Amino acid sequence: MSYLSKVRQANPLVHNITNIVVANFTANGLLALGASPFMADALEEVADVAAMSGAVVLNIGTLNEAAIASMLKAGQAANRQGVPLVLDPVGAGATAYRTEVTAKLLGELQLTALRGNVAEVANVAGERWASKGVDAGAGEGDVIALANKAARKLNCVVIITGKEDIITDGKRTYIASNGHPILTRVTGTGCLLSAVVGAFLAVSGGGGDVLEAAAEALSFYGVAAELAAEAAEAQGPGSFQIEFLNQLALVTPELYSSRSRLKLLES
Ligand code: ATP
Ligand code: TZP
Ligand code: MG
Ligand code: MG
Repeated sequence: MSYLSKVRQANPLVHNITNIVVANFTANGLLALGASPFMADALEEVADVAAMSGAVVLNIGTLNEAAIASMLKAGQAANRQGVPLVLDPVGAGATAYRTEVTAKLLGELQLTALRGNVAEVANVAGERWASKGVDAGAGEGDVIALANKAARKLNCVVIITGKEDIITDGKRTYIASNGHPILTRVTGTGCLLSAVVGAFLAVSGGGGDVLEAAAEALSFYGVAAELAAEAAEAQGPGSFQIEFLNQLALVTPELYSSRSRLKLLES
């Protein structure tokens, strides 16, 4: 059974501590997909919420000290309970504060997966890549090598997104090439993707494979974006955003399989 089918069957609870820009879009995207979002960031409850969830997704998009304390507590609870843990290090490398907070989270928590743009993952890997606020800047370098370096350093799956997405555990590497450039015109499409990865990881237990589940999440997301861009045609980012939510719900496992361009690189 595909991981997409498993998500829709299991309707996993996904605990999000995320930024104020994308909270509503993330919750709606997870609901459309067939997962169950739980946005909770109070220090008093995050350990309980993490422990009852199928995955925990941390996102540093709009940081403050209270959010950091809650992320550490939720992440520790997820690690204790064996709940998959995803980090989206929004803007790591763009300011010293974001870089320091990312390093602290990575020092104290064992991630299952890290998802970011190339500048964010370069920063985590100890490499340099230009950023423009929360967006990746232009740069040159071997992005696959960068992802591998980060995966080996963090001992987790690392996902670098862009025109093509790289998904690696440092040994096996997938390239997902579905998607559409209009995704870059809607805020939160990266953040929602990190939460969608959480939903797929939530159903990767019981004989499943974390890397395969993450790769399918990326490919599925790209297929949904392509279909949404076709349906919204020339109507612009506003219509695309709504149609994208529709497609997250409407893409069947069969349609996904027929459109997916996911490649496992020869090792
Ligand atoms: P950034 O802030 O740099 O835009 P992000 O966190 O928003 O980063 P993206 O890299 O934009 O994350 O990835 C979000 C989604 O958009 C992914 O599914 C990715 O494949 C897709 N995507 C990004 N750029 C393109 C592109 N040029 N063509 C097709 N799909 C893209
Ligand atoms: N500012 C702080 S967080 C955020 C913005 C615009 C959202 C970033 O979302 P994404 O998914 O990285 O585009
Ligand atoms: Mg983007
Ligand atoms: Mg982002």
